[in-house]
Amino acid sequence: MSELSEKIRNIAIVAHGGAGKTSLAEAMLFNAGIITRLGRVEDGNTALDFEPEEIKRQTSINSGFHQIPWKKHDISIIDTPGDQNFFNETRTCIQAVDGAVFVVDAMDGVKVQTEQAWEFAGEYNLPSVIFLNKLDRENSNFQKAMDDLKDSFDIKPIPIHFPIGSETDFKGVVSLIDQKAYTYDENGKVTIGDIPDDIKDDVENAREEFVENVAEADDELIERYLEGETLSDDEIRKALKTGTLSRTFIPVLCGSATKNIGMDRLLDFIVNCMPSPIDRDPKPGKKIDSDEEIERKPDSDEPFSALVFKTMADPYAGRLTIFRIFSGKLGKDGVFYNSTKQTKERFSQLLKITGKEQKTISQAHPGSIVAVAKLKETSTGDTICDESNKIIYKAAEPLPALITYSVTPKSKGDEDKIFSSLSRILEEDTAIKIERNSETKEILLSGRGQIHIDSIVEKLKRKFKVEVVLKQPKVPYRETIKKKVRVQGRHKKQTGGHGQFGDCWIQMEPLPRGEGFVFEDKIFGGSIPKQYIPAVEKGIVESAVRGVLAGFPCIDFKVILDDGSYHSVDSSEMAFKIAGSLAFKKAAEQAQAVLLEPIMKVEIITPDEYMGDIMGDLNGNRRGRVLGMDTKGKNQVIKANAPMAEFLTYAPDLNSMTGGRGLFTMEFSHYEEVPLQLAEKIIELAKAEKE
Ligand SMILES: Nc1nc2c(ncn2[C@@H]2O[C@H](COP(=O)(O)OP(=O)(O)OP(=O)(O)O)[C@@H](O)[C@H]2O)c(=O)[nH]1
Ligand SMILES: [Mg+2]
Repeated sequence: MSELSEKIRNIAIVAHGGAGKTSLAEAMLFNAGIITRLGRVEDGNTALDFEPEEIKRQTSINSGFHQIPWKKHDISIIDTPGDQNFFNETRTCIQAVDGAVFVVDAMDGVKVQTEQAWEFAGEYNLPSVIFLNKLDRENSNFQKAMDDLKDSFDIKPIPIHFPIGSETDFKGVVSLIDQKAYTYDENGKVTIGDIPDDIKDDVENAREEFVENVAEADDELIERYLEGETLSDDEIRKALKTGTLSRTFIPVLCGSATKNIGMDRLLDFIVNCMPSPIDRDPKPGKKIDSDEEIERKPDSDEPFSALVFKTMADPYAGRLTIFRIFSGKLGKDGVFYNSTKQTKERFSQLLKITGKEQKTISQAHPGSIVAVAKLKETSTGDTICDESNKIIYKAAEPLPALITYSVTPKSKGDEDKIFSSLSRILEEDTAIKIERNSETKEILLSGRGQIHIDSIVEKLKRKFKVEVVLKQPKVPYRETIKKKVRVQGRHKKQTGGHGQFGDCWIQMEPLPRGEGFVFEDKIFGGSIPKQYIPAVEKGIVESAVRGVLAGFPCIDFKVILDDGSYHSVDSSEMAFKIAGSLAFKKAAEQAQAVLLEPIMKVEIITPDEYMGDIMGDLNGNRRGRVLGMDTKGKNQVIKANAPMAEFLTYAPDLNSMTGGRGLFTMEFSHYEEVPLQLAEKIIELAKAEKE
């Protein structure tokens, strides 16, 4: 085992937007002497929100990396974004750490994104701690915040601090472990003293409850406690660590990031009670050529393995690939194997990301989060490892894209540049999707929300000098038929020499939704020679790409070719293809063609108080059909089907309906017939566009 790994702490700072994560990271860095001035998010001068898009919005967009040396330990922090628009970053960074600090605003309490982060942490069994922040704010309330925490998390939160003073008079905390008062001056300098008289009784009660809760982490300890024995501070400290690591409870620390209160307590807690990489379970993976499960222990002597969880486009270093090592060492030898892409990769330097800079390091161990520059093939989500000991880890799926725009260049001719620049941004941000739609000829850009898309547009302009216009994308309507018909498609052309002759009879009938196109050959006695039959089918398929109503692809129908005739000289594949195409058009016109629209399966998660508005909007404005409702913690979950056309801008609309507290996901479900009146409008519009 490497002694170095024991001293590493990899911590993600997570929570909903505005809880104070970046401010907390700033204060931790300041207290550890890494920065000499406490920056403020409002002033755009923090160590971790330095991108222009972040400074402009006063919100984190990218996850920020930094290292804090504290009491001979090396704490690596990742400051994650809390806004839903950028939450994919949070999702991916959770894979790379061994513990999480949940920042909770003592006034606003736990919001949806914090709960979502809690779910992510649960997936990886991440030991976690809550930092109850902003206790200096007016209307903040320790007790109320604790009640909210109990309602929000499925693991018992237990305070290990009792606040001294409240709101603007908040001065520090009493530690329920050593029962000392820690008060702070404006520079975060701590004075350790006795418990103030006015809170002695409250602290005594809190300590009693604390000891009982903590003892529960250890069967022997709780037994002794219940028999009336007094437990020593060391025993309590040990049980606090055991219970944190086993997720028996989630400790709650108190403080204020901007007033710099409680930072030393938090840093001590991370060093004493949060796991080092070698405290974690072996990382499960699979063999590269079979489904056989294998694992790697967090040990320097194991073969090297790591997961790439982030890629960054650095203006100076080029593309940076950031990964977390799960086993083995990586030195300067400059080569490893990418088991996802099945290729060797070379690098020249091992780097550590420190705010906006990078430092060169000589070796990395299990638990290290490091970067290398200018890899050729490796992208986010890949496993890299020792070539003679291959393994593949499962990477977290990107969070789904929720809003889509069609992007067009401001100046003509920039189409290719848009696509290539977006592809570069996609390397960094796995939550965006780009697609060239062959049907509508649009470049489609999808993302997590309006602000996400806007920030990409800004990045395109700043980094790639491409300016674009966003438009609502076209809805991929379809056409189908409702009646069974039988028609003839006959193509005959006799001009001088060689003529053209093809003749077919087809039956066309509707198929159930989702069945696509079926072709059946029922020709008897060679009324159409075998070699021409595929040509008839081809003619139908090619015509069905543009339906007869509004030019959308026609789907879900069956064609039975049952008769026809041919000419021994004039018939050809081409002639029968044309006959097939004519037959399709005639049949579709007679078979009561209708318009279909994509229906999405939508799931909306919202605090109770917005239910009425959301349901009203869903039923009244969006042609939604509610399928079911459920409660999830403090929130309601609505499951519904709704047409895509009504959900193109749902992300910003839900955001404003719920003040950013609602979440939703949606995915394509199936096609349904468009209501008649709407269909008429769509058909008219399509015709006008064609002209
Ligand atoms: N009064 C008070 N304000 C705070 C405290 N911590 C943060 N703030 C303020 O809260 C706002 C949001 O803080 P950030 O640190 O940007 O929050 P964040 O969690 O990083 O937000 P996102 O990056 O958007 O997810 C800023 O205006 C901070 O100054 C605190 O302890 N007390
Ligand atoms: Mg932030």
